[in-house]
Amino acid sequence: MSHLFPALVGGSVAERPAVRFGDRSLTYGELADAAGGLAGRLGGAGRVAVWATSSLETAVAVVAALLAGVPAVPLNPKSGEGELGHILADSRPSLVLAAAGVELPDSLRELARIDVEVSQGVGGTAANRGVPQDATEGRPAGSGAAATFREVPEDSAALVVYTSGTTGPPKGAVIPRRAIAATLDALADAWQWTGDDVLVHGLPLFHVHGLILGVLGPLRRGGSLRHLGRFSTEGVARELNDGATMLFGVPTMYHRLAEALGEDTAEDVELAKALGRARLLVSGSAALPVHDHQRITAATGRRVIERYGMTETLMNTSVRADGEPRPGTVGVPLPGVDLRLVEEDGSTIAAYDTDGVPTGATDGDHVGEIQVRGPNLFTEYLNRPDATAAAFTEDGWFRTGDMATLDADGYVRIVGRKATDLIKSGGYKIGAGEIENALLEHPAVREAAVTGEPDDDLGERIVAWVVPNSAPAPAALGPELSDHVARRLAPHKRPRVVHFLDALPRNDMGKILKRALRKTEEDQ
Ligand code: MCA
Ligand code: AMP
Repeated sequence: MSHLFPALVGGSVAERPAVRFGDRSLTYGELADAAGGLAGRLGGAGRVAVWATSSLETAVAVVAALLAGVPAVPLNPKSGEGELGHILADSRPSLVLAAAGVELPDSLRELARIDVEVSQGVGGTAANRGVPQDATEGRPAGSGAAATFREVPEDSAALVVYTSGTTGPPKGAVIPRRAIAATLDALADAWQWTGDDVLVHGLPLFHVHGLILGVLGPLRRGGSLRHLGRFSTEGVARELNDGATMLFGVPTMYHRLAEALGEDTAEDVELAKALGRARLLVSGSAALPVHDHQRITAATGRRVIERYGMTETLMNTSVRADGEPRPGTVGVPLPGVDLRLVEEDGSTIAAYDTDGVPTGATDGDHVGEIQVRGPNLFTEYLNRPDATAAAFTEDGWFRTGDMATLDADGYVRIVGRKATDLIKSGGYKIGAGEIENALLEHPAVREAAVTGEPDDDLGERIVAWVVPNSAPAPAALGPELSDHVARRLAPHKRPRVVHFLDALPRNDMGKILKRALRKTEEDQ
């Protein structure tokens, strides 16, 4: 069986930088020792929760769990009590891994805790810190990972990542080790991604994008990650001007880059130079508007490429580094991924033959649901056999819920989504139902509906429509409801706008007419 991180156990690149967060960094040797040492303490754990701050400790914790063959559940450190309570009750971790000194919320205090200690890597570069030495006399740096690596089947769970549905609380997608290896190797092929690449990003580490692509990706290649801690256009400019070769981001981040490029200042010139130097600029998690593609290309001469993925499927398609970048498309299926477009009645309208040549309706007009099959797929939703069964067709294809057309040369163009109750805001998927439920728990709320409305920066912004228990609603109730959702679920799930109504528009069956609500906002 192959190892997920050959560079970590081989020892041949022990002195190469592996991960850097701010001014703290670890070489491969140091990471292997830190994660290897921690992995040795995880044997026998069922599942481990990881307090996934944007830090070296999160990288060490997740790598350690993977070395030990123990599934990790990354937690958003800004999760509110409702969301956290649900994830803990559902995934039942036997312990939590968190950076030493970090205070955890009450619901986690009952769990056994292991502090993640990162002794090396404060300040400086690998060169001026010297070659790392393992505590054991005579043992070469990096041998810790090899010593604790536990062989587990490729189909066993590596991560459980929570993702929102249209209704109810988030579901835990169980991601097997083979899916991680398959998706990262397919991206290496599509992007010519190697150990020489230095990736920069500021993505959160509790989702597939930031964690699997953004941390495990460079580590599988033997390359380097420089994480910004939090996204900023200045951080991107600094790192790309200082040797970083690739940038990953969600469309909101590229939108902010496009805005900054238009400012006509000295920083703008620096930023344009930096982006112009990058080998690859990759956007994903939501659609990057063509206007932002164009603004970035006009200012830098570079084209952003898009890839399309999902928590349940990891990556499905991408514009290839050696292919034609075409704004508005997400490229072609990655190696190993089967993809087809399917009508409402289940008939296939377009697919690819065994040579990858598109067949069927490839006029770019016929819209069908994207269905996928391949080694990149999750295995199940934890504790949710009903939802798992519903997600697959009888012949084993995963229903993405994304609607698309196919061009004659096989490029996929996403045109919409089946469920209007799924909102993508800042690249985060958020179910309208979970926000409505949180709003209804507030004593001042009688009825609530939530929609996603177009937003230049976030793609969609969350808008709440509330019938208050006593009219008129006090002026402070809007911000209070927003805070209530942020505290209960997570800050990125908070409504950005709250409208108060006397009644919600409903049809004869009592179902809320969300289109009529949108119309109301347009009229305002
Ligand atoms: C604001 N804040 C609050 C409140 N209001 N905190 C508590 N209560 C409130 N009422 C805080 C926030 O926590 C945050 O804190 C700060 O104020 C700003 O919040 P916000 O406005 O939400 O952030 P933003 O700056 O607008 O964020 C934009 C962003 C972010 C950086 C683009 O949305 C982001 O990181 N998106 C990435 C999403 C992602 O990775 N998706 C991948 C999933 P603080 O300042 O401390 O942060 S999709 C996926 O994985 C699939 C597979 C795929 O295809 O990729
Ligand atoms: P998540 O469930 O958070 O992993 O989000 C997955 C969803 O993000 C997909 O089902 C798509 O709707 C959307 N998505 C991801 N990448 C892209 C992209 N490049 N263009 C359009 N939508 C995307």
